[in-house]
Amino acid sequence: MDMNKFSLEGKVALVTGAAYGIGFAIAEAYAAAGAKIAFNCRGQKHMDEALAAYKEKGIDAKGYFCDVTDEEQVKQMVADIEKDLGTIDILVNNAGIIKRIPMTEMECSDFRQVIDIDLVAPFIVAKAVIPGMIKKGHGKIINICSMMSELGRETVSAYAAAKGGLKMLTRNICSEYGEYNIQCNGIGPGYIATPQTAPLRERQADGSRHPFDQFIVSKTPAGRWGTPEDLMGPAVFLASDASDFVNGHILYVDGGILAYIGKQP
Ligand code: NAP
Ligand code: GCO
Repeated sequence: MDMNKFSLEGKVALVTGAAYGIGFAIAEAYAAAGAKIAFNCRGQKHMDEALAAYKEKGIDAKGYFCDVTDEEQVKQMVADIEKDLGTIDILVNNAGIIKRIPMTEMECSDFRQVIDIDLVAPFIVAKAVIPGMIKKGHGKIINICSMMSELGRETVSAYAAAKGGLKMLTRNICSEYGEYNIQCNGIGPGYIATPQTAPLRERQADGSRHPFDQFIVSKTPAGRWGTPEDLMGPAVFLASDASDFVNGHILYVDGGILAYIGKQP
């Protein structure tokens, strides 16, 4: 086995929404594996903080202002990356939001915004990147799905619909572009400690743990929340030559939640 198959040396990777959180960890892992890093976010504050954080880790990441729901901005970002770094070899559709609102109380505009960012945007960015991958003769697309690609729960109707759709978009890109040596897979993180899930882990007024925090830990065989670092290895694997025959697969990195019915009362 040639372990260099796990190397990303010389590859150009775009990780969307990688100013912090899961995206930042994946970009950091890709840099450690030898890739050149491009990322986007929307605001100057997050851009400045992200560039400083990458620099502190010795990573010369290139940051681009881009709202991934805006097709013209995405096309411009991809053109700028190709000019600055070269054709994109690896795309991670990571940018995403969640809105936790009971469905019957959710405005249609809220539902649409989550679908726009979590499902339509991965379509827009993949559509912009695939032509270059076809020309280059290879490509890796990794869509950041979710437990909610498989399961529902109260208040996350838009998010579950989007992430369920993202699972099937992943399988369709696999089906439509596999013949061009493009592999499209998903990563389904479990419950990961990032700003997105901070409200679910907040200490209560009496200093006790959030009920949801206790619930998730009890439902996870690993007995803990995941960290962005838990996703680094799986993300490098799916971006590397080592996974060239893995296509249309959603790799759940969830500490075993999806396999576990829960502890007997
Ligand atoms: P996060 O900390 O909230 O970060 C989300 C990132 O997405 C931010 O960098 C944000 O950038 C960016 N973003 C949001 N909307 C955008 C837009 N329209 N255009 C460009 N960038 C945009 O979230 P996270 O926990 O790291 O999650 C990252 C991905 O993993 C998401 O797709 C999420 O659904 C998924 N996920 C998370 C978990 C978890 O437990 N944390 C589990 C499963 C899946 P700005 O600074 O511009 O807002
Ligand atoms: C929620 C959480 C989850 C996680 C993740 C789980 O409110 O249930 O935010 O949706 O973000 O998607 O895989």
